[in-house]
Amino acid sequence: MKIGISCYPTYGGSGVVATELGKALAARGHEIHFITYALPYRLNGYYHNIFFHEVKVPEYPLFEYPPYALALATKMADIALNEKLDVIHSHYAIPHSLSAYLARDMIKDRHRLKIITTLHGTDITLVGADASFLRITRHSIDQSDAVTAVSDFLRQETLKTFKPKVPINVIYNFIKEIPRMDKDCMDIRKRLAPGGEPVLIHLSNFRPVKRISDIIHIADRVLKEIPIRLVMIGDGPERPLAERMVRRLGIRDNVSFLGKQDDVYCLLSMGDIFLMPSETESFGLAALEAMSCGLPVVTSNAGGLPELNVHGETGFHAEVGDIESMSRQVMQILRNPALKEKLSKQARQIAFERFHSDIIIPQYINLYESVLAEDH
Ligand code: GMT
Repeated sequence: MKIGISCYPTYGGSGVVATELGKALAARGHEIHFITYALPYRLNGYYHNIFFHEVKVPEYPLFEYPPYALALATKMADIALNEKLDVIHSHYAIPHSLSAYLARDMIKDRHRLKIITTLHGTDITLVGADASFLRITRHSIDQSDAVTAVSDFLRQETLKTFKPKVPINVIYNFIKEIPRMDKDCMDIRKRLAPGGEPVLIHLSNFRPVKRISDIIHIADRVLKEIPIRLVMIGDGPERPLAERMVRRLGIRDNVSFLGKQDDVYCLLSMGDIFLMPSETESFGLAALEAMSCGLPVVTSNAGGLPELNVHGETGFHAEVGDIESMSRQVMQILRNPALKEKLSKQARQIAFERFHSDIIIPQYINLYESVLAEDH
């Protein structure tokens, strides 16, 4: 198949899923065309069967708000015609599936183009539910030939918020690499925890929904009883606040802010426990990546997190904001090596048994094929 993929290309789970999906499809012989404003950040290097088309928005004094959605639609239409795309797979409803809908409409007399929309979460739980976007998000969903959501939670939210006319299929986020813990990762660990302290890890885009201050409070509580290190990977609006909190609490020497990083698997695999106390999380890809590296995860029970973090098997979860319970859960794991070993084994096992790309990618391929077979 010839598949166009549109996504937010910078840091963020939806872009990671879109890029890894494109790479996995290309490796299976499909031709992939990424259509977006920047090279997706995990598309670093040459990949056979993958092409990148940059969308440029013309600058013009009249355009106070550059019309990206329209430039994207035009580019999608051009690429669909020139490359004879079968499908455009839009990750995130706004604006990607709306642009795909416009592209399909523009070329409908000359070319048959199908649209798949994958909903990732914030497009539904935050952006889509905002009154100013509700109607247009619903329209983008309804105009898609097939729609997927990354968890059952998100499927339910979509049904509740938008009452769509089309069915919503659940296709989970996935992992692929066999995580490694080589000497370089061990060296990083030695530098970050020179006294051999256990390492707690968090990875996100530091937006308010991630409840970064809960993570700092958990580390602070645990530190009163166990000498640990907290490693914060990523960057975003809450980072300055988190750094201030760390200074105020006097735990600066125990916390490292690494900023944005490329080799997240190496960094995750040198940790002991992954923390994700999010306010809302449609899936929680970073937690799944940590599980695949054998880290027990301590998370909130928000959104789709319990669909991957099975309480007592892969780690623990607690109510959003329940710092007390999450701190206790972290200490319980750190004080009990046999429990830690068991959770670590199960976390990795569940990650690979339920969410491996070999299980998830065929679900996308089946969906493309069923949509393409529809008018024949
Ligand atoms: O988590 C973020 O803030 C980024 C966001 C995105 O749209 O890129 O992630 C969402 O999509 C990921 C991939 O499907 C999910 O794993 C995340 O749970 C989801 N984030 C939220 O729902 C907050």
